[in-house]
Amino acid sequence: MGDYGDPPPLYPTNPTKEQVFSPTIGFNVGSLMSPSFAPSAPPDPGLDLHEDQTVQSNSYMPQSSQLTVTPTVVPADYFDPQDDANILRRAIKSFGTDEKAIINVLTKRSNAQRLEIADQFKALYDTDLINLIQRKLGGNFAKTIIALITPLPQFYAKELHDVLSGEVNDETVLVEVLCTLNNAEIKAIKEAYHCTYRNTLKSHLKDDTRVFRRLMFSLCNAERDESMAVDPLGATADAEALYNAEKEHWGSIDEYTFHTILCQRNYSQLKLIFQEYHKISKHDIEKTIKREFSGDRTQEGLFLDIVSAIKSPQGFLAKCLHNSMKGLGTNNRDLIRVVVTRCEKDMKEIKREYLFKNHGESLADAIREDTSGDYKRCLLALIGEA
Ligand SMILES: [Ca+2]
Repeated sequence: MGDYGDPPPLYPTNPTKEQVFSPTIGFNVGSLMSPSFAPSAPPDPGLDLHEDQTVQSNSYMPQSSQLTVTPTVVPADYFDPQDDANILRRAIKSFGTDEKAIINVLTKRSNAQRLEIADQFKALYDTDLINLIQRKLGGNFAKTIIALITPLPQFYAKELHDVLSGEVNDETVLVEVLCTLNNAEIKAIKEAYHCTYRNTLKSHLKDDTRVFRRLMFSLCNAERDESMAVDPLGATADAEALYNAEKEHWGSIDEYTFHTILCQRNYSQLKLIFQEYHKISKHDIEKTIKREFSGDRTQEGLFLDIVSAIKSPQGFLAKCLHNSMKGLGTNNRDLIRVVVTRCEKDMKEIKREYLFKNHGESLADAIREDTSGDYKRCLLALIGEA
């Protein structure tokens, strides 16, 4: 009671305002990057980017610097799950549900705290909060609230399952999970997947033999180096291996080499490999991907997504958010997923990338335009713009 309980399974212990999620972020090697590999957004003076850090060539140089990321939702300092459960009970029971009260409580608690509230709700009222919300609230607002009170690994597992079962036709979700989360997070999602669907994520990925799915299958092992060490000589060797494989013909590429590099090297190292690749081949890896998959727009797009996520997870997610809202209509599923899964992680940086990529249009502006009512208010609260 009033206890914070265990930290959310997908987040490190003791989340604070400034969290460091080193494995998914990489750090600044912009100083030695060619312009196309430099970080895409200007540095925020508020962020400690360790700009003075450079990497000396020809030497192993483990870097301790990490890009700090900033959530827009943090655990409530004062927290009593019983109080919150009572507030929700009153808000949902009343004639004409009090959506504002629901938003006020649930967007100001961490995922772990919300799960505690749902437990309390069950204990106090013998009612499943998710079922109740499904019955009483509708549309995208209900979907957002339900996402908020679902354990994060389980939420991701469902998103993946809907793609792998063919219910949703958007494999970008696979990149989002397997290329922007760390090994521990991926393992937690695999466990949740197995528990819920009685079959492993890997076994479901195996059904498809395309190059992309085979790579996702390998990424599932969650064996990425998370040491943060940068090895320039190794980067040159890997870039040469990629280049030689490409010369031979990518279709028959030594897939073992390719998978080893993309699945096991740390993200900072991969950025360096891409840069070395550029030096050797005189063009960037994106150009190679476009050429190799020219007959297959789906796989081409997915491989470009992988490179984009490796170079900048926040930039990649900003693009996902933009794609979810651009043009007529809205892909609410993508919008809800990215906002809910990232608000406790790196939403501030995603917003900054969004603003930069969209020439001054903010994520909040886009959400205001594409959504309405309680759904809109809830999303804005989650991205810290309420
Ligand atoms: Ca739209």
